Amino acid sequence: MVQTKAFGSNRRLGEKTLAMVLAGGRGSRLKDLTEIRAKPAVYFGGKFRIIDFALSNAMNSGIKRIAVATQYKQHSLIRHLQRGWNFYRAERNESFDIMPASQTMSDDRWYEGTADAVYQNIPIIESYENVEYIVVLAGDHIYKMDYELMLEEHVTSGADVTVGCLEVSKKDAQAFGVMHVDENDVITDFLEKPSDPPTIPGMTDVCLASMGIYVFTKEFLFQQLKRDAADPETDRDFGKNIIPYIVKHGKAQAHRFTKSCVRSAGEEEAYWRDVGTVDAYMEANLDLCSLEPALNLYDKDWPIWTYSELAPSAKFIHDEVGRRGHAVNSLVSAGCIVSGARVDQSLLFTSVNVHSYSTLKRAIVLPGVDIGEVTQLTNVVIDRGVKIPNGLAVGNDAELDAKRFYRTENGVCLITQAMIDAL
Ligand code: ADQ
Ligand code: ADP
Repeated sequence: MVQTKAFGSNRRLGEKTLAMVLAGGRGSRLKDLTEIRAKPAVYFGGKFRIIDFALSNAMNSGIKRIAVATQYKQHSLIRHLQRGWNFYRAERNESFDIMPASQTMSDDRWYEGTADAVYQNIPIIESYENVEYIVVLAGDHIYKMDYELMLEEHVTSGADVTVGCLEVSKKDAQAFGVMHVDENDVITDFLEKPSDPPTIPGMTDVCLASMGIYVFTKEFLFQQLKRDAADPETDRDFGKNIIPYIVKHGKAQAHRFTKSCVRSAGEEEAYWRDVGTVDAYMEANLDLCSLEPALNLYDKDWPIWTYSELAPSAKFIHDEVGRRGHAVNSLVSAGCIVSGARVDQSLLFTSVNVHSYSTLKRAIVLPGVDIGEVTQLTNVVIDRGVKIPNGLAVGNDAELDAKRFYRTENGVCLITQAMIDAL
């Protein structure tokens, strides 16, 4: 299905909306990839960071004001946001603000739960002109979604909150807020990360899960945040406290992702990924190398914006003994040089060098990596800037790999410089 939306039409709701992007979480299941950077700052898809998807969705939905709450290991994230997202202009009634924990109204504490990350910024948000609605977003998912359709549904239904939701398996649902809805998709019950998730009535394995995306009017949200903050028992969290309270005492509407996901030619499914584990991260990146990726990054109607380092074009060369350097079924970013090496089903991020007699298969190679000669790397994720020594072989000996690197259940090895130094 090709969903087309005329830019510039019915832009009123986006213009009255603030997108509050929560980007403070670590994402610890990504292991060493989030050792020095928050999950939203993790590199994805050749030239992006994970947070670029939520931010681009907000921009493409016509939202003029964006704020990003940061906390855990925020340096890489803040630098990326400053470099890539500084084109919002006050003259056009736009703003892009970074809201680091500890620099808000009470300097002495960090954000507690996700609701606290908004609560502590109420004075800043109050200072914005023309904000009637707030869309709360997570900065750590890969998907394309038109938030304006969700805003429209929120206004039409007259709900106190509208919660983005999608269907997931019962096993996966344990990691989500899980809901029951009535025939009008009004949420009748909401359980945060239940150990035994209730399924959709009549289905044995499918649950309706919250995407952690919420639309409120500004006034109602502030009122709820203040009420919640006065409760001594609260975790100050949307999923644990704010949403269940509104479900019980007000009207919470479910908005199905399928209604507002943006699909372009060739895309069959409503694509949304959490990429919360190294295996999920690997699969989502490799998806992009397939013949018809489930996520189309080449859609000019829904561009994904980012900052990426200025670098010359990728180069593929015969080495001095005439060995051909080539890449197939792969994404190769600017600044890469593949010299006398074979790259297959892989993603090379910006400025990666691959030297002679090396073979890469199913390799996700982050920016600035240098891969020495005569290496054989299969099923690997290589962290930014790692120097892979000549002759290294990964992917042939599970036991040895597990001793040297972080090896997942699916046999993917995550390689960092510290692990290489320890060889
Ligand atoms: P979780 O996935 O567990 O549940 P949570 O840890 O609450 O998500 O983080 C949500 C977002 O807020 C993430 O983008 C994270 O980076 C950010 N974040 C976390 N703590 C923060 C803090 N203190 N300050 C700033 N940002 C912070 C939530 C909901 C579930 C829902 C899932 C969907 O609670 O109901 O199903 O998201 O992924
Ligand atoms: P980028 O430099 O493009 O932001 P990264 O996401 O790899 O790329 O982030 C590296 C940043 O992390 C560096 O700017 C560095 O200042 C910071 N850094 C490096 N080591 C650590 C560490 N042990 N703890 C916290 N931050 C670190």
